[in-house]
Amino acid sequence: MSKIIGEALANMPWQDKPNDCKAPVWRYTQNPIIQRDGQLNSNSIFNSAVVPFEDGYAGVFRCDSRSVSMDIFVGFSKNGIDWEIQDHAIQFEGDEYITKREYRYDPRVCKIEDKYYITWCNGYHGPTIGLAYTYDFKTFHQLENTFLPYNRNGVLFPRKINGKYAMVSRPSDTGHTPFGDIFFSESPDLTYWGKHRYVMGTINSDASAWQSKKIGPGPVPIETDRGWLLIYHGVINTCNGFVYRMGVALLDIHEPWKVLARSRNYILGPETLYECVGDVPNVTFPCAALTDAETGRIAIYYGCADTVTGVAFTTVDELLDYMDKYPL
Ligand code: BMA
Repeated sequence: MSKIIGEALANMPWQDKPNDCKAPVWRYTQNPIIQRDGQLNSNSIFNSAVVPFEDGYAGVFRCDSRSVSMDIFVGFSKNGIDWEIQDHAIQFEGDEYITKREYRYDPRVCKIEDKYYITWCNGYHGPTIGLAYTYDFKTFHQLENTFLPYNRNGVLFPRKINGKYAMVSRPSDTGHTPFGDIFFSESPDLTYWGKHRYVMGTINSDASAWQSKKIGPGPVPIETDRGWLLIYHGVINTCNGFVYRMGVALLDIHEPWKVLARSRNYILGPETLYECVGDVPNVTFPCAALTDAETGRIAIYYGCADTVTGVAFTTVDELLDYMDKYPL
């Protein structure tokens, strides 16, 4: 039995693994939990992030509008399943040179000490990683962009490592990037980022073809007694375009650029109608995970076909055992 290092979350969404399930991750039976019109002007709501907040949950949601613009919106929920998402996008306080909006998408939310940090793909002469914090999900303070363009999928670690803030990200290009590896960076103050180290990349062989085109970090890494559990997305290019699945890796707790284990098999991929049919077919894209340190339970929130939002369940032991059973 392995342990999640963190807080208990007794009321988190959960369903037991079905007896006939052979995979390490299983879907919530009422998926999708958020439909494409879950908000006043939305075309689609997906690739979104949730955290425990007060006596329930808060989240930052990617809602693409019916004019097909991309922005991020606050939502609240009592149970992590039924969400009320605000109709107005987040307004950021800060230097207007930085807060000026081009586009915003694919948010992550990470609690570090007493603040909730939001990272997202921020349009700034091309995509890069935007950063802001809030205490209350009402007022948001935007900080400097963390990296030069072009970058996507910036994901903070939930505590400082060796006294520094830490992030994994995926350098990219301006388009539908046909490459992508995961890198580690650290910062003493959340403004100046350096020590950019390669973590892991695509597997360009049939040893693990589902992650042959690009990979990128998903939810905030989960601290366990064996290392950081990193759930990520991996992409293959097929004759019908890109297919996005989820994988899992284990990173060293003190030196997270060192990969201790990685699964050759994907842990979840597009199979259901809502994952295979939508604005962008065949996409399962994880952006958040709730965890309960007491039971080892994990609930993964993921975008489905760039249209709706789903939840899937697993445990720390399921993921670690799967990596042991199907190592790369
Ligand atoms: C990526 C991002 C994601 C999206 C995915 C599939 O490049 O734009 O937001 O889910 O493509 O379209």
